[in-house]
Amino acid sequence: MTESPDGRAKPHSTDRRRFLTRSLATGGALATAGLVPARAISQTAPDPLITEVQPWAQYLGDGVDVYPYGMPIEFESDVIRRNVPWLTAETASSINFTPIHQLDGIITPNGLCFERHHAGSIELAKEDYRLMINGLVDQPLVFTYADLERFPRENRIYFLECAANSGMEWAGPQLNGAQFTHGMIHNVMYTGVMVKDLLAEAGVKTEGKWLLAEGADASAMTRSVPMDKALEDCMVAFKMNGEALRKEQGYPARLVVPGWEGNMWVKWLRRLEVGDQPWEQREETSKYTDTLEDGRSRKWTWVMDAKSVITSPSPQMPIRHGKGRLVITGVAWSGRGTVSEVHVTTDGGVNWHQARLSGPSLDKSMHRFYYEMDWDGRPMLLQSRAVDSTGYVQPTKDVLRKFRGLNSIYHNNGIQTWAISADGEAENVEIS
Ligand SMILES: Nc1nc2c(c(=O)[nH]1)N[C@H]1C(S)=C(S)[C@@H](COP(=O)(O)O)O[C@H]1N2
Ligand SMILES: [Mo]
Repeated sequence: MTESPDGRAKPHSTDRRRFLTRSLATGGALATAGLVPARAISQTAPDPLITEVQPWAQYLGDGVDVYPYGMPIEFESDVIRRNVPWLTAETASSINFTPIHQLDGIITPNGLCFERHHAGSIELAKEDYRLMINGLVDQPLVFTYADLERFPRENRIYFLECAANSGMEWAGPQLNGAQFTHGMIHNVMYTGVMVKDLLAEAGVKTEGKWLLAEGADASAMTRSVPMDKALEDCMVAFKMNGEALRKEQGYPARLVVPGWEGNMWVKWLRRLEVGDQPWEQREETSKYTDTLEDGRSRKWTWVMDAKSVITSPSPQMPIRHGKGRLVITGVAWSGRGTVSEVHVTTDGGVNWHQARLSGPSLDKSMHRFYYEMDWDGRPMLLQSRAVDSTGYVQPTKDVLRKFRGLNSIYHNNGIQTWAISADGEAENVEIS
């Protein structure tokens, strides 16, 4: 962008005209605010985008039904999930990342929800779907998909975070972008039935204290869930954001384990077994266990603690408009409740400011925050810090490492730092 030393766009620059067009589109409100480089209409040269008839006004647009299932416009084609190829040998047992840096609000669009598969994303038709409940129950049962639809339905918005989210960042900054450091998360509205209602149908015996959830894919993903949690708020979900689950999210039905690590949210759910003790499956022993400095391990670390990240500006979202008015935004979440406050610092934690939460504040759901400021164009060290409804404060990485050492992969909820340079570029750094 062409800029004069005071950060305002040079007169007659294309950027400035574009900006004016945009501010006119928003009612011109920004033009009077002073911080943005827009001028009153009377002071500008004629803008051909306004004064000339544009191509899009000279043809008939697409009729209805051109896209029976709509897709985003081509100009948004860079808003996609991305994989980091060197992380895994093979995409069938791999992960990709939600483009959180480009999203806003709290809901993740279905096609952008990150994917984590241990044996690929399978195709399982509703007619072929069976859900068995067995083990310590009065009456073992098998439900078809149609059977599930006859139980009372609930609609709940929850985040799902993989326990390995930010895992590559334990020893220091690794990946340059919020998508890669924090994108193993999505937040959608689930429609489904309560596990407690399904279990009531089978009748849990008094010794039944654990529930084993098993997937139908070749990985046969299996996790033990304490019965209290299963009865409290776990769901068997078949819709996300109003439509059927996407294949990659476990079509036709998945387990929802609110606030707990993503690995337990078994996709293509085929079996729930009631038992009197945990099964100690691979994914809850050798995996998804945190090794401490002294070689001992933290086990059963199910809950995802409060965490936040600034999504813009961030390495994939540099500041392109120069100094002046700047919107800082990000997301925060807690597996223990709601997020009550988010603080933002621009000087690496010397001064913290209260960010503004906008949108629904729901239990175990993503929260959106904004911090609007006047940027003087000097380098910044940006961080955000979440406080949840239990009073827990998101820790610095130093504090986290003090308790957890350097051997961990999972459950890294430390404060993220982006270094913003005078030219607006952002970089993943660590200061504490
Ligand atoms: N059946 C099955 N369920 C599964 C997995 C899997 O590979 N197979 N991966 C788990 C892991 S590790 C995570 S983080 C979440 C990811 O859910 P998503 O692909 O909808 O993002 O699903 C979990 N459930
Ligand atoms: Mo995961």
